[in-house]
Amino acid sequence: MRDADPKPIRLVDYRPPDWLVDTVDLDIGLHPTATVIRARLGMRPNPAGREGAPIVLDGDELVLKSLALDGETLAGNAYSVTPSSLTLLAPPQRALTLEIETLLDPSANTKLMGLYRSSGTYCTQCEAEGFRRITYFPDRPDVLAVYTTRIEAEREEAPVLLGNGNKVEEGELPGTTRHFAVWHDPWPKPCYLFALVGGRLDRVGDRFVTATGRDVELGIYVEPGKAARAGYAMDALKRSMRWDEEAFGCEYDLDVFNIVAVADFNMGAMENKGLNIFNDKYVLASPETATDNDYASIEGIIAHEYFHNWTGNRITCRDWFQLCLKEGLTVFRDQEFSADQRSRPVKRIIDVRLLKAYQFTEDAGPLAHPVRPATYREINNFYTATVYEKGAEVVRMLKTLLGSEGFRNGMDLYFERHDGQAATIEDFLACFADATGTDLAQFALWYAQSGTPQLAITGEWNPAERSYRLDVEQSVPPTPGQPDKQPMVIPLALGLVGPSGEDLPLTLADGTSPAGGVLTVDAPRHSFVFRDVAERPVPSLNRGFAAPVRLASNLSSDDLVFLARHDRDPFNRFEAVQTLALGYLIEATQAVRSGRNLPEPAALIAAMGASLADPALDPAFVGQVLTVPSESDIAREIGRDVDPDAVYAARATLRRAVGTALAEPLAGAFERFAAPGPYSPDAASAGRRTLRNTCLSLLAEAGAGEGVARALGLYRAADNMTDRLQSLMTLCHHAPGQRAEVLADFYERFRDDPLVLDKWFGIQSQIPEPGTLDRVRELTGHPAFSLRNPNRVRALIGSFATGNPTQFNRADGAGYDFLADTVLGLDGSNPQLAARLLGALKSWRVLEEGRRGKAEAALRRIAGTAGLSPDVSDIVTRSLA
Ligand code: B3K
Ligand code: ZN
Repeated sequence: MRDADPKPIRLVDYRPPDWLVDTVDLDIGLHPTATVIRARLGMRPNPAGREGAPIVLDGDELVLKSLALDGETLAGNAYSVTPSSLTLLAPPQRALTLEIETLLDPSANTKLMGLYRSSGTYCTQCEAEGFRRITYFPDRPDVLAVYTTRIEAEREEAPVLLGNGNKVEEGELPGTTRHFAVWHDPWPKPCYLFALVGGRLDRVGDRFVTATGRDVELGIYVEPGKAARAGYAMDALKRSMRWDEEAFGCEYDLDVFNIVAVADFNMGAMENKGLNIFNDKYVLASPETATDNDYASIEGIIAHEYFHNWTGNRITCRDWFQLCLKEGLTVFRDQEFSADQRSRPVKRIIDVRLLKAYQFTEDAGPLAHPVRPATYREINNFYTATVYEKGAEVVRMLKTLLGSEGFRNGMDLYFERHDGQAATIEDFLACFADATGTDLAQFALWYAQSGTPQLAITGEWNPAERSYRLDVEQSVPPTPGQPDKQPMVIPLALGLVGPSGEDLPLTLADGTSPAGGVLTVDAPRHSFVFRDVAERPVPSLNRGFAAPVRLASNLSSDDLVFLARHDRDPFNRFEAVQTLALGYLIEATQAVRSGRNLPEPAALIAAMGASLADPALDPAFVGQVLTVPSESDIAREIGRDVDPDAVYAARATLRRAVGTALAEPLAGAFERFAAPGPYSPDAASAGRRTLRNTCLSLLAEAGAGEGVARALGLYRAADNMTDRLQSLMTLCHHAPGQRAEVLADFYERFRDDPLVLDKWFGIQSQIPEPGTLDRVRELTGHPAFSLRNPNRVRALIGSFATGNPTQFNRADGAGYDFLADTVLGLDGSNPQLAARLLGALKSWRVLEEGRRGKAEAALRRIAGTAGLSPDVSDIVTRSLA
């Protein structure tokens, strides 16, 4: 057992390892309950470590069977051992070989960290600290070794044996039912990138020839019978490999690249060297079972894990504080890949929606932390939207500030200078500083200061002077542990849109023009004056959402309507409508609470109607424009004393008003964008479906345009999961009379398909009506429900807690109690999953008093429970602090 209340680990305490490991030779005898691991570690004292230091190896729930040094069994007084550490008190201070034998029970491993079994398949997950659950080892990312892995298993049980690197040997064990394979990975790596798989799996194979002619054998391994669903993932993999060569000059470096899909996985996927292991949700797709969003996620995650081969694997992290070095950068890379494969503006809109929904919320609550945290108690709780998504935004800002060429030069230098190393954020920034001659000291605050910066901008046209002045003020709100903040470097991308809709030239008072239309805001206050502005422009601010900030400006609703129609920056056309909608929704929420009449959303409806009527616009884009901010978006913007019922009522009223006022064009678009042929997951076809389904949902909400009848028709005739699921959702929300029938139909069609059943569970947990909590409770007793499968838990309970604001936040607190019970029930078997679920309560302080008290009581009940895991203990403590 690990200590539930470990001392915080601090970045400032980093010390290089005392001992290095150059080679790791593993001999693994797979057995369902008694797997034997023999590890031979070639070690030597680290010249940069402390002289004469003992060898201290990490373990986690390990059972030591034997220990030898240079071939000699060690006497009991030469070492001390517990399940969580192995110490050689006075080792000879020279190169030596340590042989360690441990015994594991993979079938009993419900934490899904280390070596475990998923539907009978042996697999591993070692990031962040899972390798120590396999053998005693210096489990830290700055110990890089060359691994050779021999895996032995029953041929019947595990005909497929996979490891990192290239396969160098395989064979039978004569006279037995066992066989083996030996894998060698020539690239030194930290132990968190170790992986092995053994099982009965089907394979989809392909080849890829790299830019310099290396012939790579590609394999995707899936549960028997599911190979036909791995084709899209394979296609995405090949496109990723080509793109990384073209966009970043990164070429693959082994003869084999394998991906294995497993059903039980704590997160999305894992970038183990040459052997990525995936949650099968992000590999398996067919038109009948996967939605357009599923296809897009598969493409993005396949790319993400592949891109880690350079950003993460060839160059890894010195310590876990540097997690964003690989994650933020790799998210940025996968976002750019998807933008190039699909519609760049729509991709940016979707990414910013997610950023605001998850990261802005995190940054505004008790779990806020810097992109590079300075301290942690449980590293698994720091795989967050801040490290990933804000981390990606910081890289994007670097590119905006340095320009494409400067950015690419910095990346090239990073690959050249740090290949084969465990690096830091300082190393990374130094490459950009050196490649471009830019001082990035102040920019580095983006890694150290938490909280979402705010920009307050006032623009004023001076007709007499023919000038336009922008007064810009920045501030960063206080966050846990950081009461006072310093000013940040914020790239302010902007345009001045003239009355005819054209961008006016941007000439500052001194005659210069900001490069690329980007002003640098680095002081608390600035005044920028543009000259030669003959007509009153409307400023288009933070174009492309170049900076991840909150923006308040003096733009009027007429200005926003104008931008929605004319801005040449598509992101800001979209954002103008969202800003109008949020303004309306905040006012409407207040009106609901005080029993006043709701305001008229005329300007907003006109702006939406204009988008819908504009044939030049991409349907996917129009679909985004018509998607009004979510209940959580509204709650986040209100920021305090939130009543989720009032938010819901305001939003439903707006959607009804839109559906009623635009009934005709919405119904027209629904007809016009019907698919011309069979299903294809490409971005253009997906965009048409997004638009149609958005139209349908607005019509159904308004009871207009035969919305419900059309949804029923679409459900019955659907040849793909996107239409079937969207129409099912619309019917579940707006046609209670039809609900039971369509849900039963859906269940019967897909009862044997776990990934689709997850959707069935998820849809029911998100119905915004008072019976839902009881329904969710009842569904936990459904034969198909299991707390052992993370996807299922997230589908039913996760989506209830994060996707059903009115019912999770029931005024009687029953939603919070249910979550607390589930978290406590799960904590013993899968603490990582339990801690994730608990994250749903992170915004409890913004709730109105009654709910706030109930949420706090649920958190206190968890905090007061004995024997919590470090994972849950950390989240609950910080949530209450
Ligand atoms: N690096 C993994 C995440 C590991 C999570 C460990 N708790 C997947 C990824 O970000 O690519
Ligand atoms: Zn990653």
